[in-house]
Amino acid sequence: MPHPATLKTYGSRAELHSNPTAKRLLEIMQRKKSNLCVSVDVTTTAEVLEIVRRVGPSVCMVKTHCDVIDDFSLAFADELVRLSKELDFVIFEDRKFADIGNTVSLQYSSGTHRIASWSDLTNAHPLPGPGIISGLSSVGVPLGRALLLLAEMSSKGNLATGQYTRDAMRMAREAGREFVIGFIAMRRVDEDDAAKADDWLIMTPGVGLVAKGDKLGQQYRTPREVVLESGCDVIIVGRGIYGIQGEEAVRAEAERYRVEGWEAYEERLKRT
Ligand code: S5P
Repeated sequence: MPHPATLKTYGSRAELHSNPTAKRLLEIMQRKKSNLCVSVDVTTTAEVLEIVRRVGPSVCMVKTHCDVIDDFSLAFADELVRLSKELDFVIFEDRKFADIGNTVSLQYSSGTHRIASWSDLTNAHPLPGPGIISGLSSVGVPLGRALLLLAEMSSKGNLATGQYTRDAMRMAREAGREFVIGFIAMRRVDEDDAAKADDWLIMTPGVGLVAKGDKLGQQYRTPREVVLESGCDVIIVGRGIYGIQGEEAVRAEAERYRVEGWEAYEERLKRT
């Protein structure tokens, strides 16, 4: 039996969310025919913006690691926000918060990066317990932001498996869907009956059409395996797109992943 979320269109699922970022993301996905998020893991603001301008038309979301950018500034963040409106995508700062509620609320709102001021979506490890959601939501909810919990990871030997994954799901359900909108996971982790009653978004890294992995434990699957076979909603692609040589080639590769991801989604909608 396919999971119910995998039989619905992204556009119709927008109505099942009250969180403004979740709604906007699903509407963008439908409008741009894209379930592709590009992860822009490069180390200068000029390179980030260059890649975003190239891949922007093909994506529903751009993912950043602001702490790897040498010359990060709030002016850069302003430009990213401007591009997100012009090219119609959601900004996801992949911060992977992992501390007590009070600390993460400061890390989210303050410091050099002021993540909550420019990033629509961020993520957190459930490891510290529900206080991490409360701490982040106190900052994010008034701004209309959203959170994903890391229920699973793509890297070899990671500890987010079995009971940990089930507990992440339970923690999200208990927190409610005002702020937590889904998970980083490798498959539909919202598979029990209580979870299926709600609409959760599953976003999945470790996606590549060529490489099977890297030397540091990353593991890749194709868009088809991720979207059609595992029922995930968003494919997250980093080096497979921005690592291609040549500016035109980066644009073309993003488009290739968009088409692969979208065809897998259209095929899964046809199942009954
Ligand atoms: O389990 C995970 C979770 C994340 S968010 N595995 C991951 O690879 N990621 C992130 O996805 C990782 O931090 C990186 O930014 C991106 C994958 O990049 P790629 O170059 O391997 O596609």
